[in-house]
Amino acid sequence: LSRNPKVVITRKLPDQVEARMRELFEVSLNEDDRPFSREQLAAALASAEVLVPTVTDRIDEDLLSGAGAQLRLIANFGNGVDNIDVAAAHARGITVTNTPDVLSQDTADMAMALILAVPRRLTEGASVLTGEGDWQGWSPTWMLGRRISGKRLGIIGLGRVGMAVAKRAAAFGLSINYHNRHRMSEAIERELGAIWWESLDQMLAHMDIISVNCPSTPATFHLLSARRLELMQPTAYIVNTARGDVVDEEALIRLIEDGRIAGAGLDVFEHEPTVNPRLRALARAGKVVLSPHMSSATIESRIEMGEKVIINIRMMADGDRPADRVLPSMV
Ligand code: 8YV
Repeated sequence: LSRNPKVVITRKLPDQVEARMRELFEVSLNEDDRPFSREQLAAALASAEVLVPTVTDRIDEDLLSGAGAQLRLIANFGNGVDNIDVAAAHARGITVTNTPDVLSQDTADMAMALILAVPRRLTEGASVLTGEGDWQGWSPTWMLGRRISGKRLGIIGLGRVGMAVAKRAAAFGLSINYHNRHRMSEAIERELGAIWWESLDQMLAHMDIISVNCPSTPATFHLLSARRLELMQPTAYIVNTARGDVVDEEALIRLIEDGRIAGAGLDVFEHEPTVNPRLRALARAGKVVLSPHMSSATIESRIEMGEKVIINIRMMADGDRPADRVLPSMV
């Protein structure tokens, strides 16, 4: 990478991040904050030394095959790299980096907000005061939700975000269970009071709330398949702040419609930005709480994600290995 590399950024980033990038690199910005078309992405790959994409850019093998030899680094503005074919990039000698850690707390906050909002019917209650209808006043039997404390939380993917969810949930009196392919160390389990379930099927059958916190990879595509979702208790809820395609969304919708899963809190969707109209209907019926992919949407996270991108580019320009390298074996 040259000392002052040519960096193409595909989306509008926070002002101070863009300003710092301009100071350090030869930057080409996307001023209109709409995702690049495929043609624009191809043009960027043909000219950039560093591409800074986001979750809304699909950098697949086909696009990478048209990349110029000058392209050395794809510094993703985001933690999940499911938008990038990491193996294809690697095969062409292109390094891929992401922005871990800095958004874990905010993402866990959103997961916790959904864990609280769905059983306690928060948006449904709020809509009584913001919609057309009138509030008839307090009643002993009206708008009853489900207690949070004392319930069992099952975390799928006890990584950085999952651990931050576990800490919050423990403070709310939930018991902490998790499923990872590999068991965490005894020290971590003790610190979190977390119980490992080797069998995801078993965990799903025994939990009151499931939180999805694993990355989207070929191995986790529809990890929560129709068959697995059917194992859940009819009183159970599911919260997803990871990636939509980890859950078979169609099956989830059907099971909630049929009363075989109690509800869901979703920040991510299988076909973003399209949200299935049946999910919107379930939200109006108070069964699900939907938020439009905003778990890391705090000023602090977005600035720190930008700082991570900058550090990774600088390390590479200095001839060092970038701190947040993503290897094909990691996805
Ligand atoms: C971002 C995210 O909003 O980092 C991730 O994986 O899902 C979010 O924090 C988005 O990915 C930015 O590209």
